[in-house]
Amino acid sequence: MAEYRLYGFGESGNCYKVALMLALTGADWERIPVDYFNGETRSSTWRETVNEMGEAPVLLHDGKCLSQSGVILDYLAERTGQFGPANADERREILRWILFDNHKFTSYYATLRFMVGLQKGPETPVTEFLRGRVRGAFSIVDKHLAAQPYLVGGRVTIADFSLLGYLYFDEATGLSLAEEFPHIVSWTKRVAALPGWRAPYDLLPRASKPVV
Ligand SMILES: N[C@@H](CCC(=O)N[C@@H](CS)C(=O)NCC(=O)O)C(=O)O
Repeated sequence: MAEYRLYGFGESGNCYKVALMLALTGADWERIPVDYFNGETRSSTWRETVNEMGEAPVLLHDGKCLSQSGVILDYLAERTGQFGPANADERREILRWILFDNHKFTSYYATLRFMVGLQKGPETPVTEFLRGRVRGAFSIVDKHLAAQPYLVGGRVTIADFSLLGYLYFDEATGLSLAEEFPHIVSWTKRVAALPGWRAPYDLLPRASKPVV
C-alpha cells in the first residue's frame, strides 16, 4: 500500500490540487476512486466513515483522515518540507490566498465550469452572475501576478497549487482566460514547466463519461 492514499476523481480541481502536490513532491501515493457522479460523497456511509462534510478530496496518512484541500496542502508542505512557508509572515500570506481561493476564486469558477462545461446546461441568470464573480476574483489575481511570478514569496508554494486547481481543465466556461487574464495564463505555464508536473486527467481518472 502506498504511503499517502487520496480519495479523488479527475473532474475535481480540488482533488487535483492535492494530486499535483503529491506528484511534484515525489510522494509515494495512490488514488482511492470516488464514485462522485453516482452520489458517493452524499451517502451516509461517506459522511459517517470518510468525511462528515460530504466532500472530496480526502487524504489518508499515518492514521489521519484529512479533508479540505487547503488543510491537506498545508499538511503535505509540513510533512515533505516542500512548497511551504519560509516564516510566519509567509504562512499567513499563504493562508490568506488559500482562503480567498476557497471563498471566491475556485468556488465561483468551479461552479460555473460544472454548470456550463460538465453539465452543459443553458445560459441562465445564475451562470451570468457566476461569470461576473469569476471575473472579479480573477482580475485581482491577474493584477497580483502582473508584478510577481508566483502568489507568495517569489517562488512556487501551496498557495499556487490551490488557486491553480481548476485552471488546467479545458471544459467550456464562456470565458477566455488568454484574452482576459494574460498574467494568470503565464503563471499556469510557469507551474506546468516544473519537473514532475502532470495535467489533471493524467493524475486522476475521470469519474464520469463526458456528457455529450
Ligand atoms: N473547500 C473544499 C471544497 C471541496 C469540494 O467542494 N469538493 C467537491 C468535489 S470538487 C465535492 O466533493 N462536492 C460535494 C458537494 O458539495 O456535495 C476543498 O478545498 O477541499
